[in-house]
Parts: sequence; structure tokens; C-alpha cells
Amino acid sequence: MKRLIFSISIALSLITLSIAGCSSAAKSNQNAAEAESADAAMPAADFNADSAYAFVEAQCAFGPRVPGSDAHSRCGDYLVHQLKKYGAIVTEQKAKLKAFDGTTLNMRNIIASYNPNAEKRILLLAHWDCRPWADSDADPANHALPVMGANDGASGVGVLLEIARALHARQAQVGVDIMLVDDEDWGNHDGNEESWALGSQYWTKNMHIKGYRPAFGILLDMVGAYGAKFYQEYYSTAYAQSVVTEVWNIAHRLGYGAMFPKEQGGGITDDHVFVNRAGIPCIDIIDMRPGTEHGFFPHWHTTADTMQNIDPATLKAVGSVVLTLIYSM
Ligand code: AHN
Ligand code: ZN
Repeated sequence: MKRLIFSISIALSLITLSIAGCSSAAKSNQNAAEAESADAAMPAADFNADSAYAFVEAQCAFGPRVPGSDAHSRCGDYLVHQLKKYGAIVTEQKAKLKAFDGTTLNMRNIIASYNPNAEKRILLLAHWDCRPWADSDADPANHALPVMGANDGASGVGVLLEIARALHARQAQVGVDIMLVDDEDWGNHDGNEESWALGSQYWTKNMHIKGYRPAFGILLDMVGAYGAKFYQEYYSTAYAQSVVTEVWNIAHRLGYGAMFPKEQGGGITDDHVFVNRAGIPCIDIIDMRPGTEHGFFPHWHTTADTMQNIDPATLKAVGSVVLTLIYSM
């Protein structure tokens, strides 16, 4: 469809040129503007934000999905069940990992594959675990409480579940692997970056398929808050500039330019860093708020990271951009 619109606009340009018999700069500017408006008219893939919101809500209904908790275990079963229901081939990775504080974590990575025989593939990731401590809460009495993780965890997973549902309804040409990684958020803030993203780190050393080589990866982290700003994260641009360019261009074409500033944000130690180090170019679509206390959405790692702070419009923007990219490949 995109190609057709493009050819039509080229044909129109040629006709215009031959009729007018001129190729002034003004004329070619006008043609560029026409091409742009044809792009702007490109329909966004049909991403259902209410459904994505319900998937975020369903995860939160289990309670904080802190590794080792009953909520974690039951939510993991729910995620596997949903992905199978949406026709994916689901692989689980289980391992015992040691957290920085000595706790043994029963890791569970969940990988859902669509179009498994397609050679050209993309990897989509989000972490599904919750942080055990709300240690950025304004009230120190809350620091030992777990984070509900409506945004920090459940939002990315909710968008990916809705993408799974969409891919089941309408197959993409490209192969898609959705990986819900565990044990991202049991990290410490003393500068040891390897205390974070334990599930992703495990996966990079034990990939679910030998020689797995997707074209690129996209990590979704904190993609559901009101007022989200998806700046271009530093490691994403350093390792996967062309993917950043493509994703932000689509966002602007779909009318989400204000939410996706084409400006550099800081560098975040997150799952994508380890995926990049394993040789797979991977970007992080992550809500960054430069100049604020923690640099993230205001309820980050607090007891207020709950459903009431989730905006379906943010889920809609991110889901539409990623799904439009998938169907364009
Ligand atoms: C650090 O704070 C070092 N990284 C943030 C990664 C993260 C935590 N994403 C969600 N929660
Ligand atoms: Zn977190």
C-alpha cells in the first residue's frame, strides 16, 4: 500500500512536471510536501489501546510480580497462557540466578514466536518482573515495599500482548519473537550495571535457538505513563541508529512527534544494553524525563506506580508505531 501510494505520487509528479514543463525549486518543494502528506495519510496499524490497557490491568491484578512471590508465578502462567492462545510457539527458559544481594531467583523468561520459519525476524522485549523495593518513594517507610509496576514492567508487556493478539488476527510477513524477560529490576544503584537485567543477560548466553540472528530488537520499558517522552536513548543510537531513525520517523508520520522527540536522551542501563553486546542491534523505547529527580516518570520505583497513572493514549502511540513497523517489513 505504501509502495502504491509512493508510485502514484511519483506518477503525479511526472505528470505535473510534463504539463507544467518546469522544474523550479518551488515546484519540487511542493512535490516533497505532497509526498509527505501522502505518508501522513498512511494508516496506522490497528492497535487496540483498550485491549492493551486491559492486559496491563490483568497483570496488576495478581499483585506486585516480585520474583519468588505467588503473584509472580501466577502471572507467568497467565502470560504463557495468553501467548499460546494467540497462536504463538512459546518457549520458556528457567534457571536459578544469583542477585547482587545473594538472593537466589527462579528466573523465567517467556519467548513467543510468530512465523517461526521466516528468516527475516525481529525481536521485541519487555521485562515482566517487578522491583522488590519502592526505594525511590518520597516516604522512606515505603522503601521496603514492592513496586506494583503498572508502568515499570506491565506496560511494555501489555503492549506486546496486544501485538501478539494482532499478529494472530493478521499475520506479518516478517518473523516476530516476543520475549518477556524476568529479573530486570532486582538491581542496585551502586554503579554495578550487571546487577540489572539478569534475565536478558542469561538469554544472551543461552539463546533459545542456536545462532539466533534477528535483524534488530526493540525493548519497551515504561511505555504507559501520562506525559511520556520517548527521547532517543543513548545506547540505542550508538548501536542501532538506523532502527532509531525508522521508529522515530514512523512515530512522526503517525502524529506522535511530540511524544517522540528527535532528540538525544541519556543512556540507560537496561535489557537492550546486553542484547546489543551480544551483537543484536537493539533500541530501547523508554520514557525519559530529563531534569527531573530520577530522570524517569514521576512514580518510578514508588508505591504509586499503579493503574491510575496509566494513560491508554501512551500505550496506543507506542503500540501503533511498533505494529506499523512490523507490518511494513
Ligand atoms: C538503572 O536505573 C540503572 N536502570 C534502569 C533500568 C530500569 C529499571 N528499567 C526499569 N526499571
Ligand atoms: Zn524499574
